[in-house]
Amino acid sequence: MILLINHYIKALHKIFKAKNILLVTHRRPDGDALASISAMMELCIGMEKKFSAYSADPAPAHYHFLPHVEKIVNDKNQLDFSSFDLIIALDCGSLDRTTLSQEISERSEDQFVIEFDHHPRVDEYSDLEIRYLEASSTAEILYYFFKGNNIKFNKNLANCILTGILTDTGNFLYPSTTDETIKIASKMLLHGARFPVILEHTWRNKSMGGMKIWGQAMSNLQINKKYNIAFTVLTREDINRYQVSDEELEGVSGFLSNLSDVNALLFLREEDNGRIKGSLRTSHPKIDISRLATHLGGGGHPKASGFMLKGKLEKTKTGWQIN
Ligand SMILES: [Mn+2]
Repeated sequence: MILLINHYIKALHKIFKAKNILLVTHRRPDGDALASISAMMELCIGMEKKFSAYSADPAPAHYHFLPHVEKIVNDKNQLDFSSFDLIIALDCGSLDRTTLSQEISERSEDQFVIEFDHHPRVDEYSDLEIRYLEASSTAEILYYFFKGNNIKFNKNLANCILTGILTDTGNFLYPSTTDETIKIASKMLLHGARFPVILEHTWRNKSMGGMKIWGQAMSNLQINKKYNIAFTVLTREDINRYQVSDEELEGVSGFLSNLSDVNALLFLREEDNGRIKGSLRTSHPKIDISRLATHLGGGGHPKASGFMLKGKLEKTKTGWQIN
């Protein structure tokens, strides 16, 4: 973090100077994405800055407790991109994830882009890249950014940072959790973050259908003996039968990766657009599962990564096949 201190100072200076800021996070925003954009909105409000916040998809209802989430715009046509002199991308591993590829790559010279992210770099698109792969979450990087600039942690900031950390570490279960992550979480409690309230919204939020679909994912679990990889699938039929939204499936792969004595876990699920989403997890210290994800056209972290494939899942005598 010490290495990045100059970046943190420069980033705050840019915010200080900016006349109109665009905060952007990825499509289908998760807890870390929303917590990070909320924390930055809190900062902009505190600094009396003019800003807009954007994600291509709406925030799931269980994240509405985060401060200022209602301000996030989901339709980019509502943004006058040329009016922004500073664009801050949060938790977007690639330009594509911002859903503003064209706007950002064709920006004018007086539009500056800052990126805060903890995913491995896919492409270079920002003017100031604040990327820290060892951080559990983008929210954790924002902690270093606020701390490095001596910004006081009020309750809203503390709640945002703790939410990002908790959701991106599966409540401290995933290997991305470091001693630093836990120290920061503890500091956020001291600054007024409300752990039980966050858990109530982010974790104890499953519907009956949600519980049943988790059960379905578990009962479909099999082990590929050749590679010692556990795998499970959820077809569109499964998902439709329990009438659950995709948000309810958040965390399934993390939970299934608790299975002992396997090298890795693969979770395939059919999306409603003819695509199959694959999630890969490993707790094995020597395995970098992102190499398999990259091979399949995706990417991510060494311990948690994913990919998308076109096709349909079909059951065969020996297992599952993608057609
Ligand atoms: Mn994240």
